[in-house]
Amino acid sequence: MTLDDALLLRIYRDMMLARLFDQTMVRLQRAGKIAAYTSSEGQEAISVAAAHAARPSDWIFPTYRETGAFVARGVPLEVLAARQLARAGDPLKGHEVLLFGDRRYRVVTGPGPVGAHVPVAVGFGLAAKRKGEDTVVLVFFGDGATSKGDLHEGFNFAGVFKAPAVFICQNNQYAISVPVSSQTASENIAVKAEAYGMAGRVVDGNDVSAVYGAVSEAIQKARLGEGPTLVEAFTYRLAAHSTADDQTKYRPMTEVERWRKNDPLIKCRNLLIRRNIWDSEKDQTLRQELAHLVYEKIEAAEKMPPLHPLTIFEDVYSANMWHLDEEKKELERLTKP
Ligand SMILES: Cc1ncc(C[n+]2csc(CCOP(=O)(O)OP(=O)(O)O)c2C)c(N)n1
Ligand SMILES: [Mg+2]
Repeated sequence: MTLDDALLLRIYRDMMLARLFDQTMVRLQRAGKIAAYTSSEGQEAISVAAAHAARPSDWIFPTYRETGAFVARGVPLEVLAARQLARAGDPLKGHEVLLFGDRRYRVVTGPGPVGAHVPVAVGFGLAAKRKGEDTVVLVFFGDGATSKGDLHEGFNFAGVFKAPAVFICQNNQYAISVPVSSQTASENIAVKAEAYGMAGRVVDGNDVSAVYGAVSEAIQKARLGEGPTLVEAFTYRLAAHSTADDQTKYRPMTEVERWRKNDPLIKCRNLLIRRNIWDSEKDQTLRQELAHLVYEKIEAAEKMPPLHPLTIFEDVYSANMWHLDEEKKELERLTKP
């Protein structure tokens, strides 16, 4: 599918912004300012192009590896940063909640347990369908999630009831240290779709046009009531699994360097250059502009008051239970200045 120049430029900008945000978050973690971070470096084409293929009214269910989807949806970076920095601007007040979805952006927060969001997203899509809405849900997950039971329950349900869902597997070839060859004996991930009566296809996850084309087609099908599709976006995680991971323990750095040559950001930039709408000067200007934006937003988040540890007791139960009251009292005592 040919992306028009304006959209391709927008996708490139969002990918670069996601990259700069992720890289800065990793640095902040190294500086001891945030606890841990999962970078999406090398995988930005997938979440950004897929989010742009959807309508703003469609809902996105990401994991921790889809910074690009938040950026593409225009979620303010200071909110994303406040969440990492445990500042008062975090709408979730530090909670890890699956279903927090701001209606303005329609992208929910990722789940802690791998794959847990898949059946939830399917149910969400089916509920919208029953209400007569034409909403489609985009559901992201990794290759590792395909070994989770809840994912298969979600797939089965989606197939039987023709959920308006597009499943996007970011096959980055690793689930922390587990290579995809130890994850499945299937020929690939996409082939699993057949067992659920779904269409499945593999695309180059580092090619924005390929991702955009496959996801657009799947969205159109879902919107017409023709059921779900599994899109396997084949890619590579250029960063470690998280800031708590030592990737040298399980993969050769020469492999990482080889994949750096296939960096989706560079591929997208080369596409813009080939179209004669981009050059190194424009690239430099954009990079500086976005780097400045990232710093500005992080600075704004850092100026917010820190979340008080006691907020962890808020917004969980309508009435606290006795043991939570006891825990709260103890934390009150421990956190008294
Ligand atoms: C149910 C469950 N088991 C294990 C973990 C620990 N864990 C967090 S991320 C991860 C790897 C997931 O790999 P994949 O689905 O391929 O996603 P990727 O990190 O590669 O994007 C694991 C095992 C978890 N969060 N939840
Ligand atoms: Mg993976």
